[in-house]
Amino acid sequence: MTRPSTLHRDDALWLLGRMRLIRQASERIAALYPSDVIETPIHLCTGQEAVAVGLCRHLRDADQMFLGHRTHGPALAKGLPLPALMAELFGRTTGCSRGFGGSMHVLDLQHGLPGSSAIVGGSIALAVGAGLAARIQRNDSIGVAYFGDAATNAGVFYESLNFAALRKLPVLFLCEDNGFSNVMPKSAHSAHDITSLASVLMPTLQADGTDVLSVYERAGEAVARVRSGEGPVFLHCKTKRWMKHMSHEVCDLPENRVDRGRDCPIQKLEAFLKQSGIASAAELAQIERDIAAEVDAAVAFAAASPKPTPDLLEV
Ligand SMILES: Cc1ncc(C[n+]2csc(CCOP(=O)(O)OP(=O)(O)O)c2C)c(N)n1
Repeated sequence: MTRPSTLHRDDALWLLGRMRLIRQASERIAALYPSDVIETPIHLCTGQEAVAVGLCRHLRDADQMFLGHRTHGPALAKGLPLPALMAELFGRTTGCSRGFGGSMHVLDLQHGLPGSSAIVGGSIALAVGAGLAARIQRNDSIGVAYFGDAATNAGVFYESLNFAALRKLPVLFLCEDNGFSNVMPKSAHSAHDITSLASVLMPTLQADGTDVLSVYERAGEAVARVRSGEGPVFLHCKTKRWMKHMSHEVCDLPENRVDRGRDCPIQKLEAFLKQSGIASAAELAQIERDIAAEVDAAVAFAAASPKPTPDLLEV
């Protein structure tokens, strides 16, 4: 790992803390899932944490980020409080969508999460709308479209990139490429090379999506360019999906080769922090314990919250 020149200790500890929050929450969700307390399908992002976290260190609450179906990691990275996510998964009124949305419909207007879509590619155009709104309102917020590799096959992907490029809108297109569409590897679902396709319309950058410092550095450059008014930028992050597509179980597809040591963004960052003297082993252990307590508290909050009643649907 290489230390980006802009990375301070606060940034490094934030990156680790958010990745650990996502990982430890995902592991708890996976452990709870067979008991049926979670009332929604789940798409976990275990192993993919670096992409959302490296990006979101550069975003502000006013930046509007639109998600697909794999929401938990990017939503927590952007600032959604864990109790609100956990309660949503439990189908409780204290959830971020009042218990009516579930895992794929995550909202938090205060933290710039206006919506997510279960339709693959379904929210890409909305980020372009947010960029257009920022332009019309003359503010320096940006729209962020956060999507997977399979979404680049959708017609709306081209339309969105084309319009954003034509109008030079402040939009960041972030492709979290885990190489699979459900059980289908990219070679079976896509005839194009993602970066080459996007580069026809706008500047493209690439980051190693298993290395949070690589994403942090590239996303910093991408966000700064978009915010400066240069027009849209496409950031392509290749990563690895550790779990089955929509499940609490580990992915066992033979084509999906994951080395849980070498490919783990958390282990990589922790080793770097210790080697470079940024944090001690004791500090890292304390972060893990603090987050375990946060996850316990979020689960307790969700379990103690009321279930929605039909009258709430009328509000
Ligand atoms: C338009 C549409 N087609 C198919 C589906 C079924 N589906 C749900 S998730 C998924 C795979 C999406 O893969 P990708 O966009 O790469 O995201 P990932 O799941 O890998 O994060 C598919 C095909 C859908 N939800 N919407």
